[in-house]
Amino acid sequence: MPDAPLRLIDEIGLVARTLAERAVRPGRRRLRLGVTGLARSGKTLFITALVDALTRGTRLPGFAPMAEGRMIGASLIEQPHAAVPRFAVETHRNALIGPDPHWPQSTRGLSELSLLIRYRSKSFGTPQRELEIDIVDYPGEWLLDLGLLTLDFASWSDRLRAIATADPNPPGFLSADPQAVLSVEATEALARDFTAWLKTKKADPTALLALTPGRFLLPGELEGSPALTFAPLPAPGHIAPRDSVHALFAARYEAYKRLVVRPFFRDHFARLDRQIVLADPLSALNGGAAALSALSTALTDTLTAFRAGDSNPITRLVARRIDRILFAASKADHIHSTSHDRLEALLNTLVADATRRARFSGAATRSLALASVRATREAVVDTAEGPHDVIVGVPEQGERMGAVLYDGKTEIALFPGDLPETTETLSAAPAGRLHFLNFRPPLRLERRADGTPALPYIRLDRALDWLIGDWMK
Ligand SMILES: Nc1nc2c(ncn2[C@@H]2O[C@H](COP(=O)(O)OP(=O)(O)OP(=O)(O)O)[C@@H](O)[C@H]2O)c(=O)[nH]1
Ligand SMILES: [Mg+2]
Repeated sequence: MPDAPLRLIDEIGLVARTLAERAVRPGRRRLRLGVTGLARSGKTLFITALVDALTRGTRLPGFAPMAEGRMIGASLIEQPHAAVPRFAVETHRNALIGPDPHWPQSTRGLSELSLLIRYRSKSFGTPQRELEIDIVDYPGEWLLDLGLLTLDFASWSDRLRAIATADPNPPGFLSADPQAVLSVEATEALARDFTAWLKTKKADPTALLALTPGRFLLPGELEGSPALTFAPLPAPGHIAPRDSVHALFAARYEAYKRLVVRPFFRDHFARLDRQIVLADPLSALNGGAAALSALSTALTDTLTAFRAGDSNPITRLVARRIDRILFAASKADHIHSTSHDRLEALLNTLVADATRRARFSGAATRSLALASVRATREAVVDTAEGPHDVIVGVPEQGERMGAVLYDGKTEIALFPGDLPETTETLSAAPAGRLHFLNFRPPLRLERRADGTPALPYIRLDRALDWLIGDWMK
């Protein structure tokens, strides 16, 4: 029997907390922005760029409150959870603008941040108003776990075993006997074998759905606990004895959901108002059609857990729902702006099912190609066939194009290849036909009026406008 994402007791708790917050903070509105995306999709950079732009007054012409001169300022304020580390925005920003610009590290744990925006309302004579925005950041590896909320041990095992069986070197855990009664050491060996196999799948863009449970890849303080010590098993045929490995692992799988996944979802995702779903279709495209389709399935699977829907004032009072979702293709600076429409079309195909579902439940959706931090600029190169639109930037050290290996210092002009014009040609995309390079962060930054460096972006202003602009009318 599939589970509901949350138990009744959690639901009641959410209603109570929503009502309590309303009572405590009259006047100030609070918007929970969910930044969603798989590993390396660009969550940390999006949050860093958003906070940097709003707190330091970057020019954001596509963000109506700023374009209309109503934005007064923004600053960090006390976050909601006292036990969660604060999002290290200064560290991430310093990585980008320091003497040796580099991207922030991949996220290894949960962090959060609250931003208070002061603005003037459009209505005549109103005093200044305040909008609080709460955001959490987390490792993308944990996101796929949300799909487990509606999956029992047998279905999860079937899914994982199907992927493992297709492996050219089938892992040892596939031959485990579900009826066996195993020693503690033997169950640990099985789990170790499974975890080792999971780690090999991290590099395989066609096996995204295999990457659960997420904490097996990034365990944090739960490393070695029973809730993180199990492996997928075949169905036992008839009812497994109580001391069989199947009964043990099924119980641990449920414990993992109860102790790890459900609290993560309940505390950080169940009460979102707005959501941005970041995806990196270009990296997937490097892996061909199979990788694209894996990304699409993984996104659809994960987004099912979120509560999207019509937010009429009455339902909103008792249970928040996401009423707007922005699907964003990150890293749009990896291609020339003449291809941005095609990148958005590609994104639309990837999230078609998720979009349909969100719209059906009453949420509005939009898609956008953006770059939180623009690492390249555009130029025209004259060639024998005429002028060519190119992007110019410094590829990361170790990036490769054919036989050329980049050293992380040399600036190059690159024609990354045209994105396929139609989605049909896309689905036939062979692996390796297109190749998108990763670039270093921008090495030269423009200065704001106050002399501080401003991070360049593509359409971050429009993303912000769609996500929060209407709350600042
Ligand atoms: N050029 C460019 N690269 C980007 C941009 N956003 C992200 N990237 C690249 O993508 C990588 C991952 O971005 P992050 O923001 O760390 O991704 P994440 O979703 O937080 O990843 P996890 O923490 O691993 O879940 C970065 O190290 C950059 O190489 C962007 O706007 N432009
Ligand atoms: Mg991150």
